[in-house]
Amino acid sequence: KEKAKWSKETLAIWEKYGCEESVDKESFQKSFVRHVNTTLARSSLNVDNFSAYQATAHTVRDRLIERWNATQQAHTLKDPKRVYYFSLEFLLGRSLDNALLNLGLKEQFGEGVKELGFRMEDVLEQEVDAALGNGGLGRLAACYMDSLATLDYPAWGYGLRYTYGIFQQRLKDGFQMELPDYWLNFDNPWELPRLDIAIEVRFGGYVSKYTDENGRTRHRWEGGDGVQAVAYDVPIPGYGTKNCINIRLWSSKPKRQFDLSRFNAGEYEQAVNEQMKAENITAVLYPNDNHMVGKELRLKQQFFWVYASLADIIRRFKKTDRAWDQFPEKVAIQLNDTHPTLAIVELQRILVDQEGLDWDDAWDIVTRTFAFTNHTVLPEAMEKWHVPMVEYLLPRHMQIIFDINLFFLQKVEKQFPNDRDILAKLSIIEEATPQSVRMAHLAIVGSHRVNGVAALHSNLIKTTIFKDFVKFYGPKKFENKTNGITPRRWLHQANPKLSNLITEALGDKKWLKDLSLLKNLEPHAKSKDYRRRWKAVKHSNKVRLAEYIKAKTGIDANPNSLFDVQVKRIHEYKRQFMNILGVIHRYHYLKSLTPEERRDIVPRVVIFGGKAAPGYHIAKLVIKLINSVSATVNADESIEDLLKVVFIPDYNVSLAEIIIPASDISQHISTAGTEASGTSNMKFVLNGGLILGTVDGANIEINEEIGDDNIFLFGHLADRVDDLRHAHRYRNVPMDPDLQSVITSIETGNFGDSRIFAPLINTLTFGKDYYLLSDDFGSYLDAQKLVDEAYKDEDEWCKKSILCTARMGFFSSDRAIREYADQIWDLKPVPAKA
Ligand code: T68
Repeated sequence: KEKAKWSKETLAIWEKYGCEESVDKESFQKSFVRHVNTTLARSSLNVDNFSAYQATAHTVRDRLIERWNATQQAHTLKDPKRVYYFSLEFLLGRSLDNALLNLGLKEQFGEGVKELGFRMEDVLEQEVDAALGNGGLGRLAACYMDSLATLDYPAWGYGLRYTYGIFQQRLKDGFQMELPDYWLNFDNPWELPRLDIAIEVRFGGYVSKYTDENGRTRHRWEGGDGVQAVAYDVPIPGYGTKNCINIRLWSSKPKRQFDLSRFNAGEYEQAVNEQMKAENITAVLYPNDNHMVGKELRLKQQFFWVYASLADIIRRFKKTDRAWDQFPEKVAIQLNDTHPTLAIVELQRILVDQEGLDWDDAWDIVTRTFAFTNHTVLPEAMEKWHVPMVEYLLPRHMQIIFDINLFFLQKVEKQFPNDRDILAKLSIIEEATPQSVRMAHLAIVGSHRVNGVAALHSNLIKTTIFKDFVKFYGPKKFENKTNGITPRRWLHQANPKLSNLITEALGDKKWLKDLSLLKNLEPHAKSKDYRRRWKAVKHSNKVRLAEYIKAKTGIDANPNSLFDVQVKRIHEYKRQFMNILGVIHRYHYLKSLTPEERRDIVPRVVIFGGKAAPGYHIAKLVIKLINSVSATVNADESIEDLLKVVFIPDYNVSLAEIIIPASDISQHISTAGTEASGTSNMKFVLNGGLILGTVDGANIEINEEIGDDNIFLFGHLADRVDDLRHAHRYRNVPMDPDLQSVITSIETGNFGDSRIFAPLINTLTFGKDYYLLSDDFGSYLDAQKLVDEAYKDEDEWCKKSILCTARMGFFSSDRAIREYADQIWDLKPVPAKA
């Protein structure tokens, strides 16, 4: 349509200059210098590593945008069904290296940068992480975007552009301190500001009722205060394809129109201040993982985000003049946890109040559109919002929630006429004072499919938290989609040496798009030479990490030791406490040995990393205890180099890329039934690291894939947890004796003033040991002994390591995304032009 209005001459100019930016070394250098001169307004005399990073990033960005444009145009023309992944968190990390690799530019651009006087490693190091997420949930969203792009699916992500990402962690006297993560301080080349795409979002106001021309009673949400949602687009390139998808992040801005009535004498300043408040909405990422805090601003974030995203999606849908009942044939929306559940209510409101559909027709469209992923069974993580708060911020939405609940419960009652309890159990409204909205219930009722994130977890939700829903809907609505990780970032990018060694053995790089091909590595485990080289790669990764540890903490970590790693958010259910108590046990054991006996010991470096939510005092005490033990143990010359304890501060995505390839054994030791899946477990094993873990989350499926010989599992099973907890609560269960002696050692002051640790120790005694450390401690120590023994046979260990990598094909996020596309979204790839 647009083209028709242009003359031949005009079109010719467009075509002449619309050619592709070249991707060879010389074109890179030309763009680089141009960006230094113009974008950065600098000269060759004035370029440091950071400017070199910016110039490189802009050069890559230019080429990304081309693909992004081509992809979006192709999708607009083809008008396929699209999936929209709604996630409050996208934990992307750095983009430059990933873009270079996915676009296939790394080699020539690396050469180019070198000839200009820089080292690509130094340039890459300049980038700050995009840390818009807490942990697994946010990183999963990022891996899924990589797979959606790589597999040519027409997909968009929708999220928030927080001004402050997850806080930066510093240590002061061994305690965690939080610093703001002002990541947008310098310009961000990885986003395209779309200042023209601005949607007004309202809060508050009132509901008015009226009768329409057909005599029907209708509702209208009116009044309220508005802010603007402005779009920032983040291009996500696929690997080995021209496809480049989009994550649209919304940023809150004041409305452009001032409230003129407020300009009466004296109110000017106040009016300006009101406007400024708009920016608060997307100012900061809430730093809690697996924990619900009922803050009004968080609810505002959620509504702001889903309102703008749905308005955007509907605007796109309306361009094609289709009937509303075709909406679910063009739009699939995946809810990443309950955070975007208000989207269900908002779509129902749009269809009924604005588009005039009947309630039932609208509801049919809504439920065919949405699907919901649950990420936890922990009760304290379940989202609930007080009804009065929802009512005040979103009066019409609250009415609609009550109506959804009413019609739902009517159906329940019809199906179970004699069961009074089930109504209260299934109700979207929790009848407490005040009443609350149970977001998970709303998400289930408003979706056509609900999934858990690993086999055990998906079974658990069906038999525990959602069991009454299974009674009502039947089991088919609930399914499993075991999580996955992208092998591009988590092997190819993070572990280039191992990636090369694999490619060499397999003959080509096809495995990066079809991870099941890794199985062809298995025969190489038998080759002595291959093992030698495999070991050499692990060693050099350990050297790289040891250098990092030395630089950041001053601690000497000998790369010839066994590297034992636990890096993840600090949480009681993940049991970093049990790990450090085990370290104390090892320390005492080492001290009890004669010099003779010590000769037989495998030296260990125990490495911790992870952030605690700022308000989570027990988790913060765990960090302090780790650092206190580290100080004592590392300074004790009597045990020589046999044990070192390290807490690496500020764990994040780019640190994970250094730590994970360097691990010999990593710990995934949650109380059985508490870790929904875990995804770092997959990353470690993919990089040839073994696992010490409980029978929980995806550990179970990893075990099934790699075999019993290649994993160290221990501890009570999930089906025993209730009974064990019951025993702690109502009987006087004596503490495991080894655990008791470790606790006594802390209390005696071996690791500094023990009084500060009292609340932590109380979780085992007065707190009834909710996470069952005492019950699992014995088998944990036994499993650790097996690890020590196995590591003595280096060659056998290396065989295991190779087999681990070879058998991880299943855990590619490509597999997971194909399952979602085929079984939930009914989505087909739209191959990008070659
Ligand atoms: C994690 N959840 C699960 N939540 O704990 C982990 N929560 O087992 C799983 O592998 C992963 O999700 C991916 O499925 C989280 O990471 C959060 O970060 C979070 C954030 C806000 C509110 C609640």
